[in-house]
Amino acid sequence: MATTQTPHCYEALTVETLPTRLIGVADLAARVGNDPASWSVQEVGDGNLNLVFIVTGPSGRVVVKQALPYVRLVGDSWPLPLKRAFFEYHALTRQAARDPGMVPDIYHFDEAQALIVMEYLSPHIILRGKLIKGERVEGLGKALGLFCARTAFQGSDLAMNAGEKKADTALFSGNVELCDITEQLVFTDSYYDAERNHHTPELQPVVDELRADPALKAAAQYMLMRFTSGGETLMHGDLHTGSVMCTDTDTKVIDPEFAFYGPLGFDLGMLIANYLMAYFSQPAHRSADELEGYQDWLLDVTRETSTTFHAEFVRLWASERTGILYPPALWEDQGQSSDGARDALLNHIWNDAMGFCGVELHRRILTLAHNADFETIEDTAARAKLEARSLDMGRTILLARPSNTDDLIALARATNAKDL
Ligand code: SR1
Ligand code: MG
Repeated sequence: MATTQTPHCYEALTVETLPTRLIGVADLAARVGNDPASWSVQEVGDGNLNLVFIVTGPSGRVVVKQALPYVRLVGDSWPLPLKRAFFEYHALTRQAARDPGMVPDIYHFDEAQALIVMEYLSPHIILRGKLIKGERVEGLGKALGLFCARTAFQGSDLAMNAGEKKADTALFSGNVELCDITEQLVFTDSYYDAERNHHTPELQPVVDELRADPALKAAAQYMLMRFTSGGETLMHGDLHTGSVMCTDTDTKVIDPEFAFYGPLGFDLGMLIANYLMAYFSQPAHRSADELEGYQDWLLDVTRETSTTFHAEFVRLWASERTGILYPPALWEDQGQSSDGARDALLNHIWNDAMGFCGVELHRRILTLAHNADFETIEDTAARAKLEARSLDMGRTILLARPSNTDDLIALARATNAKDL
């Protein structure tokens, strides 16, 4: 992993120091209250990387997110540059423009202190927690399908001015260390006994079989090549169910610090993998009478995300194709339909998305950063049986991509019925 340097003026906030350190931030005082003595501060970060504070005062609440100069999950033995806050800030501003209302409002950004003051989303909670609890979110698949399509399309050469796209690609090309995490943890470490890996002990025979498969390794490495070389759009870069906050009827996307120019299908594929892990883990979280209905709902969300992505991409193709790629001058202006070219591109995006889905289904079980869907299952034998389904589906998808959403969902149902 790459090393990094921290500027001298940087200092990590604490619950105690935050009010005096941020007293001069006008937007914070205006939203929370002018007297910092009246603020209460809680540190609530439960992610892998950063500090997250909720600041409450007489006039309201805000979130203060600050990058640490190392990976929080591991400690200072794994340095990580503060500049990820810069990439998160710039990604949030682009996402807000491309899909208004879908990301928190930004009130203040301090590059030297690597901190962002942003909207406190309430009563939203992290989607992964809702799915473990068996709660439904109205409109979830639609909101996230639209988000993936709008950010993918509008951040690409299909819509952007070519000069702006190149300048933006250069700007985000500095997000090297966070890409490095993805390149190792998502695409590589699952397929050998990497130092930071861990897995449920009862999975060992399945893991041995998976790591002994050269075709599978080659398929994962091909997806890594797509990730590193396919600078097609500004990806969120870490769109899992821990990067989504919801009420029962509203959905927001947070945490784009892994933003980078990459494949159009990356965010869609990672998100679908996380729905599927929620699906496979449900037998440990639901009673028998709730299980089937809730699993069906998760597959409905998967379907709706995919079909909405497709429909919105088609709509944007017709109305916002203003970039250098597939310009109307080549088709419609010549009296020809571009539908065939569009559908070929959508197939390419879906194929990529499925490949990314496959590696994500593996890495959350085999590498460093696991997810609560499985991790909260205390009975390790029961957990291993459910994790084995996720591993099996990831392998099947990597070796032969489902050609459409129906095939993906049929495969999920068949895998869920397997006794592995
Ligand atoms: C060391 S960071 C581990 C994981 O947490 C983030 O949310 C990303 O998913 C990353 O892969
Ligand atoms: Mg995150």
